[in-house]
Amino acid sequence: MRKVLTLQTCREQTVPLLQLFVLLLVPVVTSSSDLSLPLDCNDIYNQDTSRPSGVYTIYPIGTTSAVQVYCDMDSLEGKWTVLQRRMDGSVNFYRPWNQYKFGFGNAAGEYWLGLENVFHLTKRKTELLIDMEDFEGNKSYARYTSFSVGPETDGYRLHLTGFTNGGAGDSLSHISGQKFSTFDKDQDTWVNNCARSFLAGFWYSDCHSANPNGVYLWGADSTHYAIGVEWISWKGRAYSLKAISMKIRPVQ
Ligand SMILES: *[C@@H]1O[C@H](CO)[C@@H](O)[C@H](O)[C@H]1NC(C)=O
Ligand SMILES: [Ca+2]
Repeated sequence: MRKVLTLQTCREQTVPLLQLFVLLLVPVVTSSSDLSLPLDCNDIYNQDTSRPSGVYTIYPIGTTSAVQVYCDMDSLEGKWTVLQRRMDGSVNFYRPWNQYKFGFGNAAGEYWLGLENVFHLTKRKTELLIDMEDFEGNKSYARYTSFSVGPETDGYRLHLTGFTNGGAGDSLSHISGQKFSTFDKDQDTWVNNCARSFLAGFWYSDCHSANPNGVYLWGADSTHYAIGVEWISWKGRAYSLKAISMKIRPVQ
């Protein structure tokens, strides 16, 4: 009996000490891991500047918002968070509002990061780079010094200024100020539905000079009007690009 009593006494002392230790330790562990969660590819780079381009996990809206993205660490000093990418026609981009809101596709290939993520990532001053390529290996880009997307309550409205020409010309500035549209949510300025007519989700007015989320048509094709993966000021309305990618980076 005495031995048992001794053991109990011993436990009663040990357990409160352990609880105290855990209570003291947990806040320290939680706050340090919060600080190390990368918001975007710029944070991924700053944590380790030797990291190459590739797929990483970021947390654009806090601890529970983990999402995989492709980080471009090569183009124009790198640190770009890719929000949209077309490269092989493997993913269908003709999708409803909720999919454009939350994102779809595969971070290692073709994908759309999601308007909600982009809204949060562009609350800070952000620049936009759009890289593109045709089927003969010609490349060009368009760059904008200021890019942001408003909240869903305002239709994920696009704000874009400060065009710099990397050979592609400017096919996007004229839709600055427009809300985002999908086939099931027409927020364009046309009497009809641009998303339905040109088979994508995008910021449309009446309707577009660029259709990065259009149908992957594998190059020159004038059979169908303006539905391809297009950037008019570079290739016109009858050429669907091999690759196009929209990427963002905070302005220091
Ligand atoms: C690629 O660039 C060359 C040289 O400017 C041009 O002749 C060719 O037509 C371009 N290819 C395409 C697919 O536009
Ligand atoms: Ca309309």
